[in-house]
Amino acid sequence: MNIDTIANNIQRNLEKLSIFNATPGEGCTRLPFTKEARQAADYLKICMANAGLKVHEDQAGNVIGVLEGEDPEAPALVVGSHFDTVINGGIFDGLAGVVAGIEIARLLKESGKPLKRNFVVIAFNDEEGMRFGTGYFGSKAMLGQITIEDLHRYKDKDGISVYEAMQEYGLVPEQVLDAKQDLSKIKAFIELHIEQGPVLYQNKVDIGLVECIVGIQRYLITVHGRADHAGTTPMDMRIDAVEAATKVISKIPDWAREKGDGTVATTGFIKVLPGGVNIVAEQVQFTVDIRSRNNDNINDIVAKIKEELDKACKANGASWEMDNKLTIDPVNLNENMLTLLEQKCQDYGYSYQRIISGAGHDALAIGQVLDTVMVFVPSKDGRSHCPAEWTEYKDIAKAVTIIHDLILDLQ
Ligand code: HGY
Ligand code: MN
Ligand code: MN
Repeated sequence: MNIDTIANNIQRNLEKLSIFNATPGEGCTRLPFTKEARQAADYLKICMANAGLKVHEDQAGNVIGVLEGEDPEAPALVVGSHFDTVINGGIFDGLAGVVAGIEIARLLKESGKPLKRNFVVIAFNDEEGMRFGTGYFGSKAMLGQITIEDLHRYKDKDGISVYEAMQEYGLVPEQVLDAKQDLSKIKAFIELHIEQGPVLYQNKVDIGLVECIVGIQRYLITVHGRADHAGTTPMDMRIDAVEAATKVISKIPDWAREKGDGTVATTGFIKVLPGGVNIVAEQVQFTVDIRSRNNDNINDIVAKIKEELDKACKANGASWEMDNKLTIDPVNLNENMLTLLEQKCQDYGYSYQRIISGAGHDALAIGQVLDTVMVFVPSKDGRSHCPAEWTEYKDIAKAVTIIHDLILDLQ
């Protein structure tokens, strides 16, 4: 396998896909069920077909390509990642794993070596949860974990539900239930992904072999106060939603620091209503994203948040509600495949190390129920979820070669 050819193919496809972007010049934004998502999905179908895959789009908007093996009854090997992005993100997060899967299919096809098992490449829809605050939509649909009620419940910042967005995208929402796959027909799932953190880049290591992916809980918290005149309302007569909310928000980072164990907690979104310079805030909405490889840490921080919300609201008459948008357990990945991949890194002379993933991925959802492994490649300066996100195409090509060989081993 020629590393330069693989790297050039990956670069060409990622650069082409990067133009399907709602914020050109300000990073990459490709939210689910949008024009940009449609453009990327259609381009991926062409790439998959050119690589010799049989392509279809499932009822959740996942794009699926199959390289048929000699025994279609044998459980398949699946490689994939997501094709949506965060807002103003990078061009590698997700799509690097999809384009790598297509490249592996091309190599398998060109080698002419007979495959016993189907080799499947999946571009998952809406892994990030950026538009609806959730996450892992496409992979959870494949697992049969999405309900019609979910489609109506989750809405974007403009109040559009997943259900309505799916209709606009040309899908029939009720059919999302048909996206569920027979998991007995899948032997293993492998996801190549950029590390999105600093470890591999700082250690100058080529390959990260992910042992564990942290658990995540996400909430949208709403604090209800009362709009009043900022000048005439005495301080002891106010029901100031910002005062109550900020007492809680300011404590969350230290609660995570106290936990250690790689625990992190983030408030990435805050909205104040009505939002006037001279109006006491009537409402504050904010998100929390809490992660740890130990669920007890997450649950403990959630309990502290509820306690503090009670205290802060009792002090000034405000009230609060807390909407759970995502709860997913930590997952340990497949030791057998990790060991095989270590051997391949040695065979090729790639440096490698085992690593924990602080980022969730489709592998986090799929790894709960199927044999799963992740292969990380270095992120320059550890940056991701921002326009500065960068990974060397050659590093992705190295990961392609070891996953390609693993696919042959697992026949
Ligand atoms: O948020 C994450 O961990 C991932 O990028 N979806
Ligand atoms: Mn991401
Ligand atoms: Mn990702």
